[in-house]
Amino acid sequence: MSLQDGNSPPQIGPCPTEINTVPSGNQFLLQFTTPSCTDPNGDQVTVTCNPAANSVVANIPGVITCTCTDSSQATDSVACPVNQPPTVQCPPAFSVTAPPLSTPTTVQFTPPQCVDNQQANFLATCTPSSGSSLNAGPNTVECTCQDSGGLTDSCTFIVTVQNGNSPPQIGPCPTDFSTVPTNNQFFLQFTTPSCTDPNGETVTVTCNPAANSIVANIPGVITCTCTDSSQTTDSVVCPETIMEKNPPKNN
Ligand SMILES: [Ca+2]
Ligand SMILES: [Ca+2]
Ligand SMILES: [Ca+2]
Repeated sequence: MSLQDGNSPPQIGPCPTEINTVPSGNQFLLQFTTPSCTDPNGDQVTVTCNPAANSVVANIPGVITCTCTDSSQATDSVACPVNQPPTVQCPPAFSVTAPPLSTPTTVQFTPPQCVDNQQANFLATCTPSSGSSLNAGPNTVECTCQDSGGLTDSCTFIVTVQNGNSPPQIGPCPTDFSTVPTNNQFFLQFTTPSCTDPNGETVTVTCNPAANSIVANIPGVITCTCTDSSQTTDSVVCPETIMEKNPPKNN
């Protein structure tokens, strides 16, 4: 056996310092520099990586394995870990009810967890953050995870702030009651009370009996009710005594 018959295996170089995973549709383009390789006894060498540089893959591999083969079929390999992006899943949409007339209001939530194959789980950074003052209505919160390699994932969820309702406030009883006799009945005349709503809802006021209605008998009381668009009510009961101050007109 002579010295030149002995083959020395090739020696593959280190892993690439940077492996980029470029999103390409639903897949990823792998960008990296294939490691170098030398052969101590001068054999020709070929280096192949699995997956190969510049290939498009459905899923980012955890490891890229590169193998150098010399012309005597001796090999050397290196396994190169690939950083994978973190993943984050946002909580479902939720609503909070602010106290009446106090929006924007402070809203607390727990940021979602970032799950990453290369490092311990960590919390996402959300904008606006928990504890922010949110306006009434739907607010979109975006949460982003960035791993130590700069890869990111993000998600959004909706926080809806509802204004607490304040009941409407009906005004005082009318002072202009009059009852006009008409064909054995009475035409009831008065000004329907006003009504306001502290939180600005649309209000409707109804009276029983209604103003300008014709009644068989003069009622003992007239009850007026104000209803806001949240269906909360305020009522005023206007007693007979008010009508007695305004006795029926004969003409
Ligand atoms: Ca060799
Ligand atoms: Ca990672
Ligand atoms: Ca209201």
